[in-house]
Amino acid sequence: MTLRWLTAGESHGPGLTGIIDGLPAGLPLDAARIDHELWRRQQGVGRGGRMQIEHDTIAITGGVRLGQTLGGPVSLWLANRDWANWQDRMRVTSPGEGEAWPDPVTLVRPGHIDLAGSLKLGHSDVRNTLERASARETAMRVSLGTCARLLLEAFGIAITSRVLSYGALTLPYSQTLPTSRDGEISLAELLAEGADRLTEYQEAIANEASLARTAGTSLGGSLQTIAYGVPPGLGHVGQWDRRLDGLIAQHLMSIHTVKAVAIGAGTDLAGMTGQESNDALYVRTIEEQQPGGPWWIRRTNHMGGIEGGVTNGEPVIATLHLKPLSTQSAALPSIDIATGEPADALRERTDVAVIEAAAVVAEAMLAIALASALIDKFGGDVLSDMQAAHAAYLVRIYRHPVNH
Ligand code: EPS
Repeated sequence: MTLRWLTAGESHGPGLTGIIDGLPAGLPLDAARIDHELWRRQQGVGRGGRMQIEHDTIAITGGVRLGQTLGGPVSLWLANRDWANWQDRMRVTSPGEGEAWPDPVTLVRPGHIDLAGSLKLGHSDVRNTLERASARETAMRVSLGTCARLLLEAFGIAITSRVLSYGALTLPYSQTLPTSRDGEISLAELLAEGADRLTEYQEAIANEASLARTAGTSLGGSLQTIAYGVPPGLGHVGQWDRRLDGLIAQHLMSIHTVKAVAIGAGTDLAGMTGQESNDALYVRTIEEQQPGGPWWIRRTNHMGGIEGGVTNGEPVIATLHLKPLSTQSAALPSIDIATGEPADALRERTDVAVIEAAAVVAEAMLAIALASALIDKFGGDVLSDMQAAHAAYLVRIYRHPVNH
């Protein structure tokens, strides 16, 4: 990946650090926009008490001067407000003489990293692994992803998302896969669609969450993230590790609770014929022509905007399926790794569901994967050089072979 990024920090430690390296110089980077995306991530039905504590505000600590990127790594810092309540249990320094050591956590939660992580890292206190595994880390992913997203927006690429299902509840618009034509008709409308639909079904979603909370359990769900305005030609067919669908899948699959990622019609493609599934190409009618745009058009987007690992000019669509969160208030049978005895799994304060928040995280991860491919295609030193290369490229690819 040309655009590299790292995060560090624990859920109840002092805070989260992030670095994103490879952004061009001259990109306006506005902390307020990062804060807005962080705010979006904190919304949604089913979040637990922690969201009342955190009010995420980003600090840009490197790589930006006078509002613009300098061309070096950008570093970010996000404080954990909850740290104030955890300073003893999560202290960085070793306790002094006579000072108490925090009680170790020895009950493991099925579905969480607790057992596997403790075995792997040699920890007898499960907190030493669970803290890093926490999805608190996604706050920094959203922050870094917003930097990537601002780069994409400088090229007319907009990313949105929509919740498709919440526990057993399926939102009724889940079957449509937008095409680039939809984006031309009204991108603003489409961007608003996800939010509107969520508002419409808010009561039903809240009901699902409340039933699960009462039962002491948690919910999964599914969501879709979509990038509009992506030019054809991002990604590369030359090698397996440059195919963009693979890179996008890795970014999205790495999000906490995600257990399946599909591009375009995804698993439905297996049951379709080639006649149905392949997105036929047509020459645009006069009414369909857009100045400076392609002379061809597709009426479906089963491929989710990617053919042969390369974007084809249609919206890039990825669907994510999330497992229910592993922390349960009604504990599952488990084991105590200190005593070797059966025990109920650890109960901790928990969210019931995070689908809406995960949608914002998915947007951020898609943004990073696409921004990296954009930098590969158009060069990464200076934003205006990239924009000039992008403009010249669009003129070349959209020129009609005969009538120009
Ligand atoms: C998380 C558990 C909960 C979530 C947390 C992720 O935290 P706590 O244990 O402090 O209640 O709220 O998410 C966040 C803090 C966040 O900012 O999204 C987990 O175990 O993954």
